[in-house]
Amino acid sequence: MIVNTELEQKGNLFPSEIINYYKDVDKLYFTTKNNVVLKVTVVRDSVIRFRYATTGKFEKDFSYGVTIHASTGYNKLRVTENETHYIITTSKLVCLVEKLSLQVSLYDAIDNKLINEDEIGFHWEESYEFGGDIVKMSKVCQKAESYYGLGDKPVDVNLKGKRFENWATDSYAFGKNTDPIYKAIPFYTAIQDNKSYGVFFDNTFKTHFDFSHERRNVTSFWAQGGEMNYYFIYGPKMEDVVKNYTDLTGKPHALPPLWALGFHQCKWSYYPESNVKKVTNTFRDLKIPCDAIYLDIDYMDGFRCFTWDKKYFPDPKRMVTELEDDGFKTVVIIDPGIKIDLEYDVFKEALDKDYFCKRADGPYIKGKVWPGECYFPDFTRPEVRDWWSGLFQELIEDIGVKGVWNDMNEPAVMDVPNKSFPDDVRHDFDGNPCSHRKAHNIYGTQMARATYHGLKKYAYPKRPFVITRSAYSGAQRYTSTWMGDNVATWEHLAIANNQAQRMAMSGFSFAGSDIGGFAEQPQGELFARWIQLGVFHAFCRVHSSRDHGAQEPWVFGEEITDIVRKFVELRYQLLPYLYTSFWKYINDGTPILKSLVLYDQEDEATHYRSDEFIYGEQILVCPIQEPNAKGRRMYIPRGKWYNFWTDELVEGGKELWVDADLDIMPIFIKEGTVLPKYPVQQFVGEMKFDEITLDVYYKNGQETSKLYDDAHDGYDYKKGRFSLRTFKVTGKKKELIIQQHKRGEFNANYTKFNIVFHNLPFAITSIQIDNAAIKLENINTAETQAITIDKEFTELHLFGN
Ligand code: MIG
Repeated sequence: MIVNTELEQKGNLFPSEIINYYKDVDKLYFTTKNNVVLKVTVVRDSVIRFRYATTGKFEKDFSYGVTIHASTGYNKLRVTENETHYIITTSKLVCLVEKLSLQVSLYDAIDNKLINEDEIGFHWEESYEFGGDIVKMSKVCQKAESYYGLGDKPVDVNLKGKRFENWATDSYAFGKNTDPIYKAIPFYTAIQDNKSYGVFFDNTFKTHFDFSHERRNVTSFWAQGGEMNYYFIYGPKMEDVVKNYTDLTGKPHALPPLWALGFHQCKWSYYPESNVKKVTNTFRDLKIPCDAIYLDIDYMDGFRCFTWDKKYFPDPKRMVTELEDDGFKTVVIIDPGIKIDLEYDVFKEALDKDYFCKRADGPYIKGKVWPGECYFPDFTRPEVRDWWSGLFQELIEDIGVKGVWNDMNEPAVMDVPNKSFPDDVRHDFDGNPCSHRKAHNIYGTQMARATYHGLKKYAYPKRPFVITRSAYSGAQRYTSTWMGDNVATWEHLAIANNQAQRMAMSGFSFAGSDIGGFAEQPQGELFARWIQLGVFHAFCRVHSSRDHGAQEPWVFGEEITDIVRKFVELRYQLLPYLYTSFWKYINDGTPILKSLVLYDQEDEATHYRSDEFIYGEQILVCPIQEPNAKGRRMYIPRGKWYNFWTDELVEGGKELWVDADLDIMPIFIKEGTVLPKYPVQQFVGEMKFDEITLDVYYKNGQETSKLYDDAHDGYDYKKGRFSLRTFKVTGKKKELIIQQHKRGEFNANYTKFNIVFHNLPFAITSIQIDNAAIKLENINTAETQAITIDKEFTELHLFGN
């Protein structure tokens, strides 16, 4: 008998020299002697795609990550060659492809400086076990280069020196540095020599990233299958890198309804109905604003999706309506596992229509989840997504549920070592049949996508609201997200801070953590500090686990309740500012949270900062992440900033001690800002108000601020029924001018602005509105100077002495 005990191991394989080149409009093909093809696509002047085939042939070009709405087109594309290289030039980039090795290097087209270069570059190993290749890329880590992004990794903001894996994983009570967790977002940004670029490795297999961890001078990424297929995105500003990545993988299809930016309260689980009402009533009694209440898995009948436990919720429609009358939107959880039960119509239908995922040899993949043994829809099949969307009709259209929360969609399976499907499970992958190795990381996104389409259809003409736990690049088009099962510890507060920043810099701004921690129970102090941070995340929800005690804002005593109220009220006051930031995000991909490195990359002191961040464009926030703190040291970015609580003006570019007793968190407003504020409401739309406040922070110089508004729900804004106000502040020694420029057809209910001036260095002697003098009696000359004027002014001019 002959036994082959050694599989042939070829080790790493490399492209050889280029023997053929041809150009097809925006696509350039370089073929090597050993039949490797590099296909370079110039997507935009600053975005170049690199694809490598090792057998002369590419796979069908299909991506769940890249949106069909991505911008394309460039101003310049020239290809030349010299003895050693092909040279591709756009208006932003010069890309060299070495003839002997196929190695790539990229230069700034304006100053000709190196941005990024291959180290070994593309190489691969043949995969005996699965066929195809393990595809690898290694690049030189330049001097003082730093790395950011990569989705939900629970680590400090700068990724340098670390190695990561992307494989969506249910990670109950994950900790600092746990990897991987729920999401797979294979995109990072880097900065060196004040030049920022990004790499989006659009490969859904298990991917790995090594940021000068294994070898100090090398950064590499590789995947267990598929193609080496990555987009190189050049800034040189990091904000532009993130914007371009977000353009490529998509912005949210619609603005969220404004209520979704309010405060949300969740628990595993509020039931029966009387308990739900007890919670919502207490919010109103204690006057803590709240817009959404969540039903976790116990609302269902035996955890069967799209059913209700009638014992606990005898009349869901009545309850949901009553909650809505009281200003609460109801959000319910829906999991992917469908209980194996022939009496259960959802199961029966999916079985009849053959919608469940199967193993390689034909049997269904059976997995245990909350309902017991389940089958799982193949959300990578268009018909299955359509069917799934349709299942929401009753919940949304009839019962009146306003949002859906998709959990367990990694997909998570209980009692198996890998916590998910086996690798051999088959998926349609939108007509590109494949195994779970390829579909795993996008399963959750496709579920959220199907859910989104259901809500969009049945909530119409209102806007949908979806939350997901698992995500791949591009999921932000359909859904918001949370970070999964964190823990009520101080370390986790810091993790939540870093995750939210990291997600925003990974194109996914609509994100937040379980405020207070999911597992375990926080002390009141931790809860208060977490609320303080949480109100500055786009998605703001308290959530906690079943058996770990109550976590409503009032269970920690009066002092904490008051602090929570104060900060939730602040969130509600700042809603127009957040809404404007959200509009910027969906309009041009600007992240809602900005780590300091993204805000001011030129200042190298920002490259390793993890705690401080910019909320929107003009608010600097730094949470207190330790017990018993009376304040903290923090870095103030360059420029001048007003302490939000004291109006003290500080000069940035340095670390400062900032006082922050338990009822204060360090918040600073950039000088020159016009900060819009609503009156406090208990829920969005509670009040009709006749005026809103504009806080104007004096600056000797100029600063521009924006205020976006629309009907806060529905789609009229897409037809021009929005209003965009731009305020240009010009401050001089004894003058302040605010010019307003308006665009759009929407007219808000309020008619006036109450303009409050902060830190005017002069006493007002006269005022002109649109060049007409007004009487000084109209000014509130108390400590803060304020004036109420018609919102349609175009120029307000203060003179002083
Ligand atoms: O196996 O639905 O992350 O937010 O409360 C636990 C119950 C399932 C995990 C989610 C969590 C949710 C919980 N779920």
